[in-house]
Amino acid sequence: MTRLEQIELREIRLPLKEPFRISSGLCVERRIMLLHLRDADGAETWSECVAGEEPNYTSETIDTAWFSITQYVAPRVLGVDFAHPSEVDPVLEKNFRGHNMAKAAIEMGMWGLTAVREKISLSKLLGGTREGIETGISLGIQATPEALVERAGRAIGEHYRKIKLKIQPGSDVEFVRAVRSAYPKAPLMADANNAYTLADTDRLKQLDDLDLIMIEQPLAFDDIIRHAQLQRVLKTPICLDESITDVEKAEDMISLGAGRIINIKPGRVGGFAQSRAIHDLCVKNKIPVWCGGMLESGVGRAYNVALASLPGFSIAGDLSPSARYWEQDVVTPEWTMSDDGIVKVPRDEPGIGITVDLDRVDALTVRTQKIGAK
Ligand code: OSB
Ligand code: MG
Repeated sequence: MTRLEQIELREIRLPLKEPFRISSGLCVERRIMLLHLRDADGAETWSECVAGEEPNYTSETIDTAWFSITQYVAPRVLGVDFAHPSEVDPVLEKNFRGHNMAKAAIEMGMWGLTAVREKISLSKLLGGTREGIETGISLGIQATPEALVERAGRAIGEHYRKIKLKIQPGSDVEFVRAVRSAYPKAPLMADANNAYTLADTDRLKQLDDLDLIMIEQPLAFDDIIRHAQLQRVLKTPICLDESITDVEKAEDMISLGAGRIINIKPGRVGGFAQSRAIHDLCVKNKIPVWCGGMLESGVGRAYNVALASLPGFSIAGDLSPSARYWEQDVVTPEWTMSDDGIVKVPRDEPGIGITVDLDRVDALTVRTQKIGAK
């Protein structure tokens, strides 16, 4: 039984080591919301809300999520007895539309808190089986094909198992082809973050010759139907990211043939209960899934790594080590990658597997709010 007694929200600012440009926006410094959760017996843990600064990925931002958590999410969960964390999702879904990242921050935190209480790892609590996860890297749009080749070459040298190249019109076929020519065998994929329409079909078909593992979310952020039209004429598997906001959307993708792979980000789908439902559906339908990232701090990464330890996560995740993003992370130990591109899943220690460096978080904090049970 877990009863949440207090939630403390914090906003920290963490500059990225290198600017991250995707078709829908640029991030130089992450504004990150961390949540500290404490239950009635004094057990505590941290979680992270993955919303960014601008509404360019989904409609949520750190500011809308802050409001939503304090006004709508926290009051539904604080002071309520939960026999199991899987009971949190239905409470947050009843007559409460959207705000998935806000919901996920608390829902996942309740899984983390339960893992602390039950003295098992979050991976085991979720039903994870993998000891290590193959690690991918997501490379932002670069100024020139040469710059992208250089950046991808570095990632290949570091033994990442999947190299994702962000694309947009004007920075697509030539860029990807340059990397493919330089590295004929590299495990490459592309992510368009909604930059195209069906009018660009001929352009997208040129990617078919470049031996990509998949192309992620080429069309609109909420589209399924047109992706199905596109998949019919593309050889490269389409992977949906933005469009998959719950298990029903995953069902739609499968039944309409709108994609062959799903990128599961727990924040995007409202937390772990939905993530597990999507995972289970995909396993049943032989659809590979992988864990995406939202440039999380080491706190959010702990949740992603635990999720990616589920058996259906058969493709390398966007779970790069702390040092790929930050001069210094906010957790100990920092997340690392072995020299063969694997991130180790914390399976033996209880809870989320890392400790938050409170002095560092204090130093980075620009705003806080505490909400208690009535
Ligand atoms: O589309 O996967 C995406 C980051 C912010 C918003 C959208 C996306 C991404 C990434 C980052 O690709 C992956 C990572 O966290 O390493
Ligand atoms: Mg994506």
